[in-house]
Amino acid sequence: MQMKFKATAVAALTLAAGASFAQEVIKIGHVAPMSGAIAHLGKDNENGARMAIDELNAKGIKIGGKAVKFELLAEDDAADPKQGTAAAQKLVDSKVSGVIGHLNSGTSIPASKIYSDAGIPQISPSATNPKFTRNGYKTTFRVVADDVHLGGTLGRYAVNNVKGKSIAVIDDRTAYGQGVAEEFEKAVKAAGGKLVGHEFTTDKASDFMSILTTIKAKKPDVVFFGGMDAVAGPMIRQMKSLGINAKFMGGDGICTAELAKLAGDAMADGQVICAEAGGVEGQQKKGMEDFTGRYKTRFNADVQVYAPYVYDAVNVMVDAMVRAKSSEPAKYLPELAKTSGYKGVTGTITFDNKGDIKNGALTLFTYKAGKRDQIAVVR
Ligand code: ABU
Repeated sequence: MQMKFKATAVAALTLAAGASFAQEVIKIGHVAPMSGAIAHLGKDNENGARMAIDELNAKGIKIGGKAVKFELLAEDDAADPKQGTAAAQKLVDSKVSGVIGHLNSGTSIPASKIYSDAGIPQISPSATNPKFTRNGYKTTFRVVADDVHLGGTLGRYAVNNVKGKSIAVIDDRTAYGQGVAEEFEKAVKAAGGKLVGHEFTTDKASDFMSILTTIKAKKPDVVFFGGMDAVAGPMIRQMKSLGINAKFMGGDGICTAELAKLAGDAMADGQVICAEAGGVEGQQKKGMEDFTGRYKTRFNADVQVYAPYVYDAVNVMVDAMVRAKSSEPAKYLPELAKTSGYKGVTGTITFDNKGDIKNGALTLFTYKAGKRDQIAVVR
């Protein structure tokens, strides 16, 4: 009898202990191209998410007084809109609490409707097309500046600083490439600059000899490209082989560590000018430097461009869960929308009423000796 009582008591104690130590697992989705021409950028974004999740788990976060564990559900959308919506639906079906992504505007925009319909918060760390946050969805956020800011700043810079007299434009017809090129052109015109041509390619193309020959005849001193680094690299090589000695400008899609490798020795020092859709100044630089150091140690690679923004996006989402004392999307979404003055490694994050970052910065870069070289942080 006494033995039976002892066994029951031990079982009850074990259950009680198990219950008090049981951790709620909170699933956070991440989507980026892990295959295709810009898989290196998808990997960079995913690395940023993994760093954030691992550091949060190591810290031991409590939500509503309960210890929680975060799990990353990473999906590949191959930068393809159809695959992007399939990945979004898969994450919704897996009951994620929130999603960081997607990397591209062309995938983030259609996916945003799926997350909105499911009531799941989505923060893109890199999609810059303005339409992303202009569909009226309460679940949509981004932690970088948009293409109005990017293309506008680069257009003014081409005319006022680079002193471009004849400016040609190429875009890859994606939501991002087309959008940033249009904003660039508007700003060039407004600054009194002269546009001499606009040619088109795709995000999968590798032969630009025909459009570059057309552009060469117009004798541009600046060529702006709306698209990603995987296309820009070979384009710079082919410009050199055709003897086009123009400055090459582009937005954040080309402003990567990888561009120097993709363009190889065809890229002269100072020839390329691009802008990342964020940036830090003054005392905030230390946080970014710490992050890039930790990233290098962990992945034995340099940050491409947006890993720190992904890292901040995960932390902003979790910060909202902690304040809401819940990881339930409906409960923490209002807190996420109220995010104000969050100090991240990419600077201070406050969302406006569309879910865009307030007072977002841009950082202009060129390349010297194959490395990105900062020109200026502008707002
Ligand atoms: N912002 C450049 C790369 C991602 C995108 O907007 O498509």
